[in-house]
Amino acid sequence: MAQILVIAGLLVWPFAAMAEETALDKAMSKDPDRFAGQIGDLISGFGGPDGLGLAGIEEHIALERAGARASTLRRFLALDLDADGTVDRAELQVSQRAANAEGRGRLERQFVAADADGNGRVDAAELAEQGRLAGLRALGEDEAGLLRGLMALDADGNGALTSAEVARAVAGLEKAG
Ligand SMILES: [Ca+2]
Ligand SMILES: [Ca+2]
Repeated sequence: MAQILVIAGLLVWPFAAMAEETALDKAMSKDPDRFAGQIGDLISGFGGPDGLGLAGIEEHIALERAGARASTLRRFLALDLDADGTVDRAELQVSQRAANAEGRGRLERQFVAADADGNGRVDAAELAEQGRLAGLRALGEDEAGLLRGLMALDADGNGALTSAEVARAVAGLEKAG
């Protein structure tokens, strides 16, 4: 999973200034062997017998986001002392008292950021929104678009990307460059 996260970093950097296909070329040409290896991991982790389809890419995106969402929800739910699904300021203060100065500041920032309507309670909807945002921070829309764009390398157009197709795309790029 760590390697897949690295792909994300590798893929994301050129995206902002470029169209999607060019961003993919850039990601490939930056370090072709590494690119092929990382997409290979994605193919073996999320592909079927024929290779990696769009559904597998969506699963990868969803799994990364779910992991980040779960971490954030867990952090908030650990403050919910009476288990009613909302965190109020009295509950927050119990955890703040038990934390060090840095932790107190962090808890305060997180609570204030999550309490969108500012009523002093983080309710279930506000909690869910924090989870959604954490998922997007872990794997943003730009990166998701680039991952979906990997299907452009599906040379025979059968809806499944294989390591051989990735290798040929990388080799073709090296030849062209
Ligand atoms: Ca509560
Ligand atoms: Ca609130």
